[in-house]
Amino acid sequence: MLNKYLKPFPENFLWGASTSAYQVEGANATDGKGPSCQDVKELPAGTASLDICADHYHRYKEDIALMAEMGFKVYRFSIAWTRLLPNGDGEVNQKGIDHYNDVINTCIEYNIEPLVTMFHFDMPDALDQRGSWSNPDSVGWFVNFAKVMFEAFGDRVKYWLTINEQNMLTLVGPIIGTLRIPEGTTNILKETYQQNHHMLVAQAKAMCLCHEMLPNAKIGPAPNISLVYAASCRPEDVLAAQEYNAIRNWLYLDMAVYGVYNNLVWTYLEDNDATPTFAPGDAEALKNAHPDFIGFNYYSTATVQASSPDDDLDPGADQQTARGEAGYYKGYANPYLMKTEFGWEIDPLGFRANMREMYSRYRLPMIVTENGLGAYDTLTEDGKIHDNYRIKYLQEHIKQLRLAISDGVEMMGYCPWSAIDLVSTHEGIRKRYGFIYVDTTDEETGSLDRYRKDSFYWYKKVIATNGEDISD
Ligand code: BGP
Repeated sequence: MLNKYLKPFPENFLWGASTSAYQVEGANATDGKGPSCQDVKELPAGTASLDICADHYHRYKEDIALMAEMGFKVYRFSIAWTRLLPNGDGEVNQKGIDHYNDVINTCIEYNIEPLVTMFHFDMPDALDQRGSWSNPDSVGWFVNFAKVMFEAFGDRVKYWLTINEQNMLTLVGPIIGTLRIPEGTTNILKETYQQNHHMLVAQAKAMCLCHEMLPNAKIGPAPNISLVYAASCRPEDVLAAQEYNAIRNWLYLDMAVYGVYNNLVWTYLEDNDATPTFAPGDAEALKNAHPDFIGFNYYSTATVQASSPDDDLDPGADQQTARGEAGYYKGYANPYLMKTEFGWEIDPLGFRANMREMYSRYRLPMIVTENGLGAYDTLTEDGKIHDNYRIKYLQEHIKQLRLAISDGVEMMGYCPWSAIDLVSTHEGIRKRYGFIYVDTTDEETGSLDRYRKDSFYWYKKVIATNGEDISD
């Protein structure tokens, strides 16, 4: 596309950034909070615990003031289920409600729109003990949690996200510390997709409930979408890319938007004797739910080639490192892309391709709920962080975002990961993403003082010019 006429960012474009409760808050046993699966998981060696993180629980006022200084229009954060309901259901913990009321009110004081993720990788441990998402009751647990949030915060929160990266919970749950497989399970794939089904139904019911209780609110899913490229124009590779696209991406959005299982995924599940059981009413619940927008996280594309059933594939994948399933697809290192220091491919043009593809499939407004560069940062003696590599990454992506808007894609906002340094899913706090540096380490030493990175000042200018000036 020549894009002779570059369109501007929409007038009320939501510039901001994201965090999640368990990665940023710390204080994980404070004020009545119950343990979540993250608090009881075995930590990857050498990574910070989740007891302190960035101590955002105690310092959110200072942090939101810094976000306001950058000019944020939106702050995407998640609500820890176990702060509101320490046991997952049952009694409500007023201190948890009070805390998020304060967070939301602080955002509003600064004219920052709160964008609330309802569930970000932190299943209550008490519910894990009762079977987690394998238990059909999990649908009701989640809907009850949603109701508590809508009642408490629905007068001020207009934008809701249901489940962060349900596709990653399903595909790489063990690495994120979330998947619970009941003892004695023989078909792990079937069990995983049954849990996935419960999450899909829970999401659908929560979206309906939101529309019923809060007619002016908007709600949508937040999967991690990586458009899948074929490693070559060999037709077998193209078919493999379609299969991985369906398994990784479209399953989640076809269900959220159209209320049906993607046919390629259903066939793959049939092949593996892994189709989920529908409870009475599930099909209708899935059909009745309609998101108002799509939130999505984008870090990179994926590339695959065809795989034969006897392929021996490396199982050690995370969210963005290409994986494989023998007989379906096999990850392939894209020779045209550079990688981050943590091995994730960098593909700004793929970001545009991703947005074009999603919009042509679903025709809903979209907001980027994560995008960013995990890197080692250095705090200089005079209190500076020269993260020009992060600026470069974000510049390239914002450029493609504007091109996608010029292509006619309806974009509502951009919330990179992350507003402030926080603990990564499995690689500690040394893998930093924030605009705001937090003085702490994986050994949990440091003052926890905040410092403005170079990217902080740069992003402030980007927001002030509504994306017109992205130069450094
Ligand atoms: C997404 C998650 C986030 C986040 C981010 C970066 O998958 O939604 O919680 O952490 O990726 O990933 P990581 O922390 O593994 O670097």
